Amino acid sequence: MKDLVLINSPMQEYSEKNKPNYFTTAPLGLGYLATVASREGYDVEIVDAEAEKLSPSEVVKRIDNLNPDIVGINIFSTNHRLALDILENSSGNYKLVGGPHATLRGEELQGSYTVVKGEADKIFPKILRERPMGIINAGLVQNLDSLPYVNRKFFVNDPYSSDNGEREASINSSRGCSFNCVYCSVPTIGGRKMRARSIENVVGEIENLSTKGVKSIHFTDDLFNFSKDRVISFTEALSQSDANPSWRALCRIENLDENLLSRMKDSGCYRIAIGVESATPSVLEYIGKSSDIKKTKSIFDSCRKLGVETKAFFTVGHPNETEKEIEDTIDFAMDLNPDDARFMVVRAFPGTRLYKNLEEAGYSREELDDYAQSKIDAPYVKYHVMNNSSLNGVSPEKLDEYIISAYRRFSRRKG
Ligand code: B12
Repeated sequence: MKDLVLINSPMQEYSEKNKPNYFTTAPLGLGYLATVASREGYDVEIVDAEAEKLSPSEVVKRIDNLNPDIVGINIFSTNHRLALDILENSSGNYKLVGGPHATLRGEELQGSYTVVKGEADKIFPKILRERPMGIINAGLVQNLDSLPYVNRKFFVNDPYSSDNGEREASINSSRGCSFNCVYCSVPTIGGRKMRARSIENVVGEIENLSTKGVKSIHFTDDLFNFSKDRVISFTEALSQSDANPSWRALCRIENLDENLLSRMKDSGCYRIAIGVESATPSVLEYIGKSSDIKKTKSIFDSCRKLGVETKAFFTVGHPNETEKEIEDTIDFAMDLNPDDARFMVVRAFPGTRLYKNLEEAGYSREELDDYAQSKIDAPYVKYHVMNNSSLNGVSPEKLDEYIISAYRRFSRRKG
């Protein structure tokens, strides 16, 4: 019998899981909670449905075998029905729900579990001890340096490896995002005031990990380069440290320049991911990006020159976006020629400005909350079914066709 089992809920479509480029990222939030709980003496395990490619019913079986006293699960908007179904069907005397969808929509959840909104790190021991029912608002952790380093032994099988084939660990060096992109729920979840760990604290964790054989770091921060000075301090401290990992992070165009990229590269940065989103100025403005395509192009050129790989994200289907503008974005993606690219139809998640705009434009909550309906025993789980109603008058089928053709063109180019 385990004292506590935390479940990283199944998120991605099963059909994706056996593809060679299937990837996932360690559930750091659960890692923090497991670390805090084990320090209090609880015998903890994380069941990671993503890393272990477990089907929902396999998760339930696993939990039953572990026979936990307390069981908790993280829920995203895209998979919350399935995740809650797993929780309800699993054994456990006290049940907990947390994660983005609990934070955004906790009030609407009703079941035989306690809902924890916000960042549970600090409050977790108290919750485990006192077992409150109903909704708990944990709020945000202000001093991230006060948190322990995540104990990586909880990440089962240590299955996470980087795109460059080295042993990789994820690190979260800050929480929140000072920007406010129309489709993003981070400002609502983590706040717009950046909360950053000190550089000493971050580099300390990297040194710690490197003594355990980790060769590569993946920063899962919502926005790694929110402060140019902080990035510079980080690159300097890392270069002077005993660790010598390669690293990658999500960056924003507006805060990048060639000089900064060069410092990043010198300190081991091998790849950056960037939300380019669109080639259309009015769409970029609607999203809340102040970058323009000229600046974007020059940053991608600098990366190529310096040998920093690029991964670019593009979205289509924005309100009022025309088919011609979608085509321009896809052409621009080919022109930018990043090392890797992701094309997605934009979705209105709860807590985003987009969601609010669409509500104001007359979309019903029923339409907007068209989340996945999957159940435990569904033979095939498809999660990406949100907002099937199109936002720009282009049919969902046509948008899917654009996405498929964008990937086809991109892979032909790379092929
Ligand atoms: C890393 C990351 C991922 C990783 C790993 C996710 C994971 N298992 O942790 C991967 C790459 C797998 C991923 C995938 C996706 N992601 Co993501 N991801 C993130 C990101 C950038 C950071 C998460 C993180 O590590 N945060 C730091 C840790 C410390 O916080 P945390 O995980 O939230 O955990 C804390 C609390 O939530 C709470 N908590 C969490 N779980 C539990 C459980 C219990 C029992 C309790 C009590 C508390 C609790 O306590 C934790 C400690 O403080 C967030 C942005 C964000 N800031 O949340 C987006 C985010 C969570 N992702 C998002 C989205 C949309 C996706 C995708 C749908 C993207 C896509 N288009 O495919 C997919 C999901 C798969 C799917 N198809 O459904 C949205 C979710 C919106 C929503 N309403 O659900 C976010 C908020 C980003 C955004 N721009 O809005 N993601």
